[in-house]
Amino acid sequence: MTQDELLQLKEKQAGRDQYQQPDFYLVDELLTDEHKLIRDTVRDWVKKEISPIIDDCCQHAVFPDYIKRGLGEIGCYAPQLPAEYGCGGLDYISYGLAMQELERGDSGVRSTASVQGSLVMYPIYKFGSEEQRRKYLPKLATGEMMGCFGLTEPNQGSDPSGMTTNFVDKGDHLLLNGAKMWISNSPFADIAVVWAKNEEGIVHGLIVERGMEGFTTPETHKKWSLRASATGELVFDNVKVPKENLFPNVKGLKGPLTCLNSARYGISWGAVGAAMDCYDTALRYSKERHQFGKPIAGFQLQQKKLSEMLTEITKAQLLCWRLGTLMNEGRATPAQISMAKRNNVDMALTIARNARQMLGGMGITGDYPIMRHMMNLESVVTYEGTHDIHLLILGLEITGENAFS
Ligand code: TGC
Ligand code: FAD
Repeated sequence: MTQDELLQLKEKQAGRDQYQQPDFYLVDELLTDEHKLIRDTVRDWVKKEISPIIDDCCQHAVFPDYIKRGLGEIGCYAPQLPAEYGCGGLDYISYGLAMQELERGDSGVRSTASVQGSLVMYPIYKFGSEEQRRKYLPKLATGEMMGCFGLTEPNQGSDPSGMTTNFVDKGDHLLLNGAKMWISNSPFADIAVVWAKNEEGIVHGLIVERGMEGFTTPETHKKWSLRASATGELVFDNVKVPKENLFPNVKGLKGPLTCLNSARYGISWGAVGAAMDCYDTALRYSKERHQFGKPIAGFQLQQKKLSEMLTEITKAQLLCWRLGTLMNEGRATPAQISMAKRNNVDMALTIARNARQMLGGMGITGDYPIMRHMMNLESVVTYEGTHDIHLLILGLEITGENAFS
């Protein structure tokens, strides 16, 4: 499927998305007019630009290229960073709501925005020099330039401390060798924020640009999940990286882990969006589908599923909102973020599985979004720290005992 065919499909299938957000506890009343404006802008964009094409993108494993600029136009790349670098200057609740709406459309679309905003722009802003900020951030904010984040390696996933990607100081440049795996956006990224060890074994972050000799980004194929998101490797074979591409303001594993706090926070909200879409689809279907002479919505077993879904969505919404206020005040802890990421993704996966059952056979088709969300969420529950790793982070916080190793 070509990009031109996607654009034609977008026109042909416009207006099909009937989504209505549940809001049982009137959480909207906790939001400002600005929050609601941002949420509604992103929702309208998703209905127009994503919903008409996303099933076909996933069926054909095609990344919709036009969303790179589109996401920039609606301010979804690091909306929480300052306006002087071309970003939104908004608060963390605005950022969360934007991620909620994007993931309501598709986790892969939210992934594209999360990586660009939280894992590429955020470290450049937080750890980069002023020259690096001015050089990269405005272009990344519009989507003119795209980035990716390389932490995971073939042999180091949950435990990035054992990474072997490394660089040697050659006087006028750094010589980078190694490989990263499972990297979202890598096949089209113009730059990669890469975490690698120096000769003393200390982790540093550096910016590698496409076109540097010895740097390649092979795509990962045959995914059953996040099929509309581009995933690949980063391979460094004696890549000469200019010294000015090193982040001057951070060293150690806390560099990449700090970026993950921001991305995991966004995922907490995003998962709520995916869950809301599954619930809304199952509710509508259950009112329209008749068996044994009445709508299946009238059977107690289906009502139990819907009631439990709405309860869990409402709890997750409140968790996000409170975490957002703590983020705004600079008081959110990594363990609090782990609790929200872990709970909300697990909640969304359970809702997707139950909603899928409510649609019977129709639930497995691409005519409805549920199976796509369900398969996407299998990646979301794994990346940015697995379900189990977040439990261990919480366990350490509660007991003071490290159960990782
Ligand atoms: P540990 O010894 O605990 O910590 C090393 C240093 O880092 C500090 N630190 C943090 N700092 C900020 N935020 C956090 N969340 C932090 N967690 C730890 C810590 O204080 C220490 O600092 P210092 O100054 O003492 O050196 O590290 P460890 O090696 O024991 O590992 C801890 C563990 C397992 C929790 C951590 O490594 C971890 O979170 N593992 C999971 C790996 C992971 O999440 N990878 C994600 C890759 S990126 C990705 O998946 C993108 S998908 C994007 C998309 O498509 O949406
Ligand atoms: P492993 O670490 O090998 O874990 C395997 C299993 O063992 C898991 O169930 C885990 O919970 C469990 N386990 C591990 N350690 C322990 C322990 N101490 N105690 C108990 N159980 C344990 N990475 C990036 O750097 N950048 C990206 O952009 C990126 N995008 C991704 C996109 C996709 C679609 C996917 C699937 C992954 C992506 N990742 C990315 C990688 C992701 O962060 C890792 O997959 C994740 O951190 C887990 O690492 P792993 O797959 O190596 O699993």
